[in-house]
Amino acid sequence: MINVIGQGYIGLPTALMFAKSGVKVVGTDINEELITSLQNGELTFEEKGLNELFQEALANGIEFSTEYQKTDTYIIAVPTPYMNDTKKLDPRYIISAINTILDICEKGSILIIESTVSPGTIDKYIRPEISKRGFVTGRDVHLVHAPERIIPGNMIYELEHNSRTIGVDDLEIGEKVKDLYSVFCKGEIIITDIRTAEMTKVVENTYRDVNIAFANELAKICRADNLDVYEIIRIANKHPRVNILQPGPGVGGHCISVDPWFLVGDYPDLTNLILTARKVNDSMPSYVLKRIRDIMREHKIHDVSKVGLYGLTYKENVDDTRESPTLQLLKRMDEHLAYGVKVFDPFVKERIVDHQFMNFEDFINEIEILVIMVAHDHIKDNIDLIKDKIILDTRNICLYEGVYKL
Ligand code: SAJ
Repeated sequence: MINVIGQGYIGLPTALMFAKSGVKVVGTDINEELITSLQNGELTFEEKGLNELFQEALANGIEFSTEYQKTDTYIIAVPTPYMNDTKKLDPRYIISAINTILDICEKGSILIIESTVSPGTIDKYIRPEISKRGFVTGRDVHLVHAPERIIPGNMIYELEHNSRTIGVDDLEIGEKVKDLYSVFCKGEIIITDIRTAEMTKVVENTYRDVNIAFANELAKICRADNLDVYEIIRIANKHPRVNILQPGPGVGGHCISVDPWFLVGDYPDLTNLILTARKVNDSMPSYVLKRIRDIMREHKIHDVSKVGLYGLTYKENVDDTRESPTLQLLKRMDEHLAYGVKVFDPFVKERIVDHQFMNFEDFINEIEILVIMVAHDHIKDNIDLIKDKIILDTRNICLYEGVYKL
């Protein structure tokens, strides 16, 4: 039986995938409301294919509990935030999970940490916790770091098809964990050491953040010379060794906008490029605000309540608003006393900001300038309803004339 600790964006799909594959699973979380929802057969977030997977897992007897379960294999998928001041990882949730497991686990148990951690975290924070309890890693408990790589919006497919990294102290344990993930993972499963696995995961997300920053800086350059940045990227990417990403209104989510800070926090003297890329990406909401002001001035619209922001989530077709560029833009607008802008997002079912509409048509009827911040399929399916608006399209989904871009 596997006890999956943490039933959030990663722990839940992982628990469901094991259960669907016939493994006995108990999903555990400290959030009683979340566990009750799951026990009642209700999902706590939207994700393509998640409901079907949930039904299959329930049919195979998956259980949910607020209590950790005594077993020999634990998967830890709890939050790993960073501290705002030092940008260093805040290990409290992982340490708490490890200690609760050490209270009950059997000798020889395997502790698999899936949460993304900064390089060196397991040596610095986890091993000492185990030693403090008189346990010997490699004998009493086995430590594994198996970071996930699944992308919100396509999680289920990627859980099955992405390659996986398994960081271990002991190759025999590596083979055992590789067999475990092989019950559903069709991708290559690479066994390496724990510190390499920690660094690889953070490097993958940092690579993406740096490349998004390059695209965002390109957008600014092209705007200055009135060039079409999307056409330039499209043609440049025809080169066999060029793969420029897409500019956007900022980088949100709990991964790409967070993981680079682990490297900046741990290697402050060696991460100029990574830090600069973070600054470029974090500058985009202010850049969008300037574009909005320019457009208002050009159309002699002075009332900011005539402006509507479409999209509150951090990216398309997910309901996650963590680190969302729109929330960052709203903060900038408040700083500039630009109150009253209207907001709508079809994926956000409760009001989280002022002037947030819950009905698309009501939202559209109240505004003259529409700022597309998120490329949900919903807006693509409703393009005809917005054609009479002044549009700032930060996601390049309106492919007709007369639309403002970044
Ligand atoms: N974005 C752009 N331009 C792009 C691509 C993305 O502006 O060309 C923006 C998105 O709008 C979003 C942010 O970047 O605001 C991040 O979105 P994302 O889709 O790039 O990544 P995440 O955060 O949803 O998931 C990432 C993935 N990592 C990589 O692609 C290297 C995923 O595989 C990881 O599992 C996940 O982080 C994680 O949990 O670490």
